Amino acid sequence: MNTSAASASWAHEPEIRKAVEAAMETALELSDGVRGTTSPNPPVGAVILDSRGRRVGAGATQPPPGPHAEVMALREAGERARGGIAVVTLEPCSHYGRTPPCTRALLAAGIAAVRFAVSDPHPAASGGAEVLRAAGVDVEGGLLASRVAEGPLRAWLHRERTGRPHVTWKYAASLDGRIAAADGTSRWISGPTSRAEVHALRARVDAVVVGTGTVLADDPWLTVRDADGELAPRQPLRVVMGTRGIPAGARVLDSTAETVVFATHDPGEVLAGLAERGVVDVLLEGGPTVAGAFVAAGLVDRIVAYVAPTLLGAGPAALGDAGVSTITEAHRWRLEGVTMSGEDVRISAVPVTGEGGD
Ligand code: AOF
Ligand code: ZN
Repeated sequence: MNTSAASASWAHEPEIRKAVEAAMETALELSDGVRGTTSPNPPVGAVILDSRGRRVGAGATQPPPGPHAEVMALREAGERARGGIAVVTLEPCSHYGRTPPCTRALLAAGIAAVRFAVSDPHPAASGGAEVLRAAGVDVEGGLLASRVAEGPLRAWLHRERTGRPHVTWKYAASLDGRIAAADGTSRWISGPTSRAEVHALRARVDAVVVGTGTVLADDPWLTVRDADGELAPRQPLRVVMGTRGIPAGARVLDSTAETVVFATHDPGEVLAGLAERGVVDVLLEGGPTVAGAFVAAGLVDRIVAYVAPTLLGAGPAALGDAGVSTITEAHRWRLEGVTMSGEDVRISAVPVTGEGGD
């Protein structure tokens, strides 16, 4: 992959390769840790190793217009970066945006080799690998690429590719697929572990979406709290969509976090409005009507379902009309992971892509 004459051959030795792999694991964790704080920018992690493979700096993307990950890691490394390796989850940028190019910062610091996971698809920022190679840096991409692309960079890559935010539809249901009992009561179907996980999911996204029906039925607060009920310092944008009026006293309209109301049933319109606001990662929290509209429009990119060992026998199903009238029209999904969540089962699924998929 490296075409530079001045390749740093030492950087290919087994010991150093091992250190680079461990550093990329750390960079992945760092990028995961800043999810939800960097939009519209990607959450990137970076680690600097010296020429002996010792870690001398680490950092992650700061909220815009703050520095990119490489700059944070280089700051910590200082002079120790000279002749070392930068390990980054995304190809270093080569453009002047809100900040100067990371390629410049890496060259100024005297970095000899760069290892990154995923290429930057952004038209202006991409090309960093070539810029660095041309300057004699030993560059390789692709390390842990699929884990980074399916993990912390998934939503941002999706937004770059499609122009719209990534949507995770989350619901909690009984074993027979219902989200409330016949009288509308739903506290609690899922257990405390699952409920805590939902707060962790909310903390990592830019926006949480519900329909006006859910606001009227449940009066949700849609905030991120810890186990003691303490509010997290950063709250996602709260989004209500639909044409039914909601009371001025609804909890979602209080001043704890910002809220936008879209008076429409059209998921595409809502996502376009959110994209304009810089939203990259969306958590769709229901209810059945809104979820049905998103599924019917092919605008759900991941499902996270908490299924409790509880039977209700009556009451609303998790998904309303999604445009399926016969079995051949069923929306088919691929299971990504099935784990226990306390007493519940957590199922994550992604759309079936390619031949025969939707
Ligand atoms: C990196 N490291 O940590 C991030 C990068 O407007 P700007 O200047 O903040 O640039 C945003 C673009 O830079 C963004 O679209 C993406 O292509 C890249 N993000 N690049 O080298 C980072 N967050
Ligand atoms: Zn950059």
